[in-house]
Amino acid sequence: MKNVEQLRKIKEIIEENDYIVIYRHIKPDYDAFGSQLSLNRVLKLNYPEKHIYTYGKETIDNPPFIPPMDNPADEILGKCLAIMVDTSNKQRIDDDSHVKCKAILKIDHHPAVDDYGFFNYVDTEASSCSQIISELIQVNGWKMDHLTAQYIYAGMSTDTLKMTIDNCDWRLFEDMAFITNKDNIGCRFDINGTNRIIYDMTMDLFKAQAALSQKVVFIDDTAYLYVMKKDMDELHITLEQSKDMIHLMEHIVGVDKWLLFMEEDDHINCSLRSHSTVINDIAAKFRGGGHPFASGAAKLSYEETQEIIRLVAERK
Ligand SMILES: [Mn+2]
Repeated sequence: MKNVEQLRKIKEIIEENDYIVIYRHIKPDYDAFGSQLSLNRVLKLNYPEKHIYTYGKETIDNPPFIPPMDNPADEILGKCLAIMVDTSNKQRIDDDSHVKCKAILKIDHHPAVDDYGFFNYVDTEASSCSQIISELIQVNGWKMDHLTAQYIYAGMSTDTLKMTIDNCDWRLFEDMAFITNKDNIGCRFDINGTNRIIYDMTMDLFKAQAALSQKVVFIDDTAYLYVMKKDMDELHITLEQSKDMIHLMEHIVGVDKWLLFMEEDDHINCSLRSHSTVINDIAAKFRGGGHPFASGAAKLSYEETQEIIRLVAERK
């Protein structure tokens, strides 16, 4: 649940600092950027006299929606309050320069494995960190604009797989109503345009999806797909893009469990998913783990991948 008192406290902390830098996690996704860039935008709108910066070395390829980071120099970092968004533990902060900042405030929705901030706002019921930013704005009566709403929407939409997963509750829709309300952003929210910015794919990616769909193998209610290096080269897709191919098998009538194998370096990694059958214990047998219906295993030999397929297919 949102904690109004703590959200107000975050505003107080922000108001005490003239220099603020916002960090996010490595291998950033749209929620990492959505929460970082919406907070950056909203602080600049409401505190034009403050010095607000973004930091991060890794990126996703979507200019101009994802602008270059400010990455201020060490002298400036030394004056800054650092706000970490969407980042559960210190090791995942992009990047190590944050140690130069004077203090860390954490805002996140992942289970708290590492309370590395002097103030930690962790709300595991929020379906995205961007959703928390929308509540921070709402509670503190900050003004926002259309671009702020687009960043928040990007995080909310992608972290909930376009609002299809179980943690999409009334609260998400209430926050969605807030950010898309004309009275709050000064114009109609362009939902179609925003979806196109986030979800339009390249022709290469479309063709890769079509080709890989043909390679999905079915055993009863189990589907699996191998994406080997050869496939990635031939289809012009990156390892990151290969990881998304897990979604190709997600909505097929009669398929309850699905596996994606990806070749990386000299081994194979596996993502295991299911709608209703617990299979994370199988991942655990192969040096992996995760949630009951969404887990992973890494550094597998080809023989081990065959064993995983057998065990998952037999699991009822
Ligand atoms: Mn997130």
